Amino acid sequence: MRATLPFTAIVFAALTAAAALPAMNGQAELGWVQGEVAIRSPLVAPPIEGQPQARPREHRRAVVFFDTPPHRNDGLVSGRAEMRQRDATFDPHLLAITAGTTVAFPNDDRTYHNVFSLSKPRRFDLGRYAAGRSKDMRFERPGLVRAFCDIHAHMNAFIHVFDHRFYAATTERGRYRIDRVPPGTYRVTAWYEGVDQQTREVVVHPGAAAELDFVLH
Ligand SMILES: [Cu+2]
Repeated sequence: MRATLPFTAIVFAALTAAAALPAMNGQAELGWVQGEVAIRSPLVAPPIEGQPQARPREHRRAVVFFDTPPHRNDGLVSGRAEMRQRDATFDPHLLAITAGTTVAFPNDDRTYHNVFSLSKPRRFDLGRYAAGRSKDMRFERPGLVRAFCDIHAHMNAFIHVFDHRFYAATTERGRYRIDRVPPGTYRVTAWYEGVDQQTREVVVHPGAAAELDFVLH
């Protein structure tokens, strides 16, 4: 008995130390979510490998985001973003930003433009302004903001504002990646203008990529 007691104590101490290790590291090892969003709608023909895109304006991006992010405050970066007015279009046509981000709207054309929105998260009207000028707008509340120009009726844009960092806009090839995700099971949604959004479940493992593709119609 005399020998077993210290031995038990040593094993117990070792187990306790091992159990405490992840907590001492601050957080478990993170994974990430990546994949492709394919658009099957008349608005956009998916880019064909090796062929120049006839109308670059149709390179429109999708947004992928967590429905229930693991946390909302950690790692939030609200800086500056830009949406230019060029050839009477907003460029990029879609922005995905963190709440608190200020967006500049420079006018690159030779004509006047205006930027306004009637969307609930951010109603605003920057007025009409001349070529070479730029105006700022800060987006505080999460949600989807549609922007327009009151001079050119066809000009429109989308600004997605998130109060967490678990989102990404797709590249021109439709790829996306959401980094630094704590292991767990999540519901993730892909959004694209004019079509039904789609929600899928994904399981994220430590230190690994979780592949998650979407096809939107
Ligand atoms: Cu305009």
